[in-house]
Amino acid sequence: MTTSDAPVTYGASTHGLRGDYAGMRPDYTVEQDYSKYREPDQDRWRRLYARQMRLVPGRACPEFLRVVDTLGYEAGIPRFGEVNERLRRATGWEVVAVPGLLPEHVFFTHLAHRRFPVTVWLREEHEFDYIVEPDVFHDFFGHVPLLFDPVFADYMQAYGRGGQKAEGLHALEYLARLYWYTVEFGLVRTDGGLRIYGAGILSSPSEVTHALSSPLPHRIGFDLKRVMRTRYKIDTFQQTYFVIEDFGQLFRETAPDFTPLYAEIAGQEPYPADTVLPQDPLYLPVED
Ligand code: HBI
Ligand code: FE
Repeated sequence: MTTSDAPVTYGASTHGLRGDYAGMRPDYTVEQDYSKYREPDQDRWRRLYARQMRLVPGRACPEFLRVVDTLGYEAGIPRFGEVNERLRRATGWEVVAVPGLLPEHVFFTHLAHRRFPVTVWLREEHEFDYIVEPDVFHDFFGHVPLLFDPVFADYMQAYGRGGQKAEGLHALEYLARLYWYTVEFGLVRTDGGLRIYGAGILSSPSEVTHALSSPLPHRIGFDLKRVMRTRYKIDTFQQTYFVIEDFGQLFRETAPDFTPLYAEIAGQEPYPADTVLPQDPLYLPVED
C-alpha cells in the first residue's frame, strides 16, 4: 500500500498497519481462512466474549442486547457466511472480510453499499485488555449487532455516502470525528438511563464502566457541529462522550447536505478533547 493510500487516523498516535494486505482483492476484501484460527485463538475469543457479556447487561443499549447473544458468538470466532445469512435478512447489510484498517475511500465505499468491513485477525494474548486497531472481536462484537437495527443500519449507509462526498470537500477530518463520537464512542439516553451504543466502548472491558460511571469524562448532549469540531484521542479513555436521544436523531441530524457546515467550521479552531462549553448540556455519571 502506498503512503498516500494509507488510512488516516486523526487522533494522537500513528504506527504501522497490521494485517496481511498481500493477497487481497481490489476492494480490499479477503477470504476468511477459518483453518488459520488455532485453538488458543478460539479460546481467547470465548474468554473475550464471556467477559464482555458479563458487563453489557444494563449498560449497552437495548438494540444491541436484543441481538448480541443470538449470533452464536459463544461458540467461537464467527464464520462470515453464517452471520451474513441472518444479517442480510434483517437489514440487507453484510459483513466482508478485510485484512485490517482500510483507506478511507475504500471504507466509505463499502459502507455506502451496506457492506461492513470486518477484520479477520484476532488480537494476541498480551493485547487481551486493550488494542488500538480493530480486530475480529471488536468488529463482530462491537459493530455487527447494531447493523441489525434498521435505523442504525440506514445511518451507517448514509455515513458512508457522506464520506464519499466529504473527500472532494476536504472534510474527512470532520466526518472522522462524527464516526468516532457516534459509531465508536456514542452514548444514548433511554428511559432506564444512559446506555452505550459505541462499538469502541462495547468491545472494551474497562471503558464500559468508565464511559457510564466515571466522574472524569464529560457526557454532552449531541450537537452535530460541536462534534465535528471536537478532537479526539485514540489511545486513552475518551475525555468526552456525546449523548444522542435515539438512533432516529442520529439519522435525521446527519441527513442534510453537510457542505455549508463544512465551510463554516473550516474557519474555526477545533476544540480539545476535554473542552466543556457554557452551552453544553451535561449528563451526570450513572451509579455503577
Ligand atoms: N477501516 N477496517 C476499517 N475499520 C474502520 O473502522 C475504519 C477503517 N478505515 C478508516 C476508518 N475507520 C476511519 O477513518 C473512519 O473515520 C471512517
Ligand atoms: Fe470500530
